Amino acid sequence: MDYDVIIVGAGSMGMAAGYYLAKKGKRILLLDSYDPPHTEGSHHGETRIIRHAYGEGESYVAMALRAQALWNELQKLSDEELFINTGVINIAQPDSRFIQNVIKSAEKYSLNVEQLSAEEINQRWEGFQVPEGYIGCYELDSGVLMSENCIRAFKKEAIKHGAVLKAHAAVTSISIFDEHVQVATAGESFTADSLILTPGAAARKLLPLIGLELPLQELRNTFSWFETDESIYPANRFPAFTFELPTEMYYGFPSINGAGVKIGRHDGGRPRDMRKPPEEFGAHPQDQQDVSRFANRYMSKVGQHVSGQPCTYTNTPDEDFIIDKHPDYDHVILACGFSGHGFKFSSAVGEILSELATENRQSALDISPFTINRF
Ligand code: PYC
Repeated sequence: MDYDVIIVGAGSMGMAAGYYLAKKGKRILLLDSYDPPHTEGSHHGETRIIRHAYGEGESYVAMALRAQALWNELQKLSDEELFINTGVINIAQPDSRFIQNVIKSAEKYSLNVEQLSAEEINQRWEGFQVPEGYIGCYELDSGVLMSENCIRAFKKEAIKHGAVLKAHAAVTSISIFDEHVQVATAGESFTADSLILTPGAAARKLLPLIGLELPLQELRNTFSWFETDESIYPANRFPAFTFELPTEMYYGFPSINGAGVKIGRHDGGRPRDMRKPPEEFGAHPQDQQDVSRFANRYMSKVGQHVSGQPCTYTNTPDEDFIIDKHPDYDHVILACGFSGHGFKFSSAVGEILSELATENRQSALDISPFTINRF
């Protein structure tokens, strides 16, 4: 065999898996159509939130905590800033399922979370204007991941441990045999004992190569930066946040390294035609209007809209992830459908994939909520 494991898709999840496997001494080939970090997937735009008390469900908390521990370990190996402990506040009406899940997670896992009224939030951070009746759960130990730096760190460490990365190497075919796999690009072909497929937004294109079809939907979302008074929104005094309104969900970041406040809309999104590049920011008036309306009403001390970027979510019908072995082949492993909330977990998902691809093919963390056969 040429390699122990071939990883198709070297974005956040795949690159992390490459690192954990290479660190175990496995012979690893990483293939990617681009050269990560890049702007074609779901890791660009500098920052991502990491939160532990989890609005999408308690079943994510153990993975969030493991991810945080692994980011902290990676931080020690990197000269670049990977994690900033800004804290994260989740703001919503008290009957929101999301905020109730945050509260339940905090209780069950004894997380360092303070519950605040709207008045207390507005008093503590003059940058928020939270309407009466809303509440906030402020988590002190979480914060912001510098997403592009994180991928660079995994890439550097994976290569240092001997992983081979072939960038601009789009996969054209995959053959699965009982005991091994063969993967071809336009000019080359490789064999390995196991395959990990971490295709990101290319999932629907690549899944037929392993005989699967899953109900995934690629969505174009956007995020924006605003002019910012650094005395009101600095990263050392203003938290990252999620802010749920009755029919909309926003998220955002303090001004990090003078970049200005960043705000995005999480719900909705426009179906993307994956045969074309994503439409530029501003192609639709809502790109700017939604976040500007949110900022004017709830964070009125941010200044003018400065710029924005599109990004791609790959959503499952229930917005829970897919992390599983192929239904017919234990040596083929799939992770996709991260539904716009996956980046924070990529360190832990990389570790899980590294466990599924090696000897006993079991992960230490429970991945039963993320099975393929739930669809
Ligand atoms: O998971 O916190 C999150 C998030 C923010 C924006 C998109 N996902």
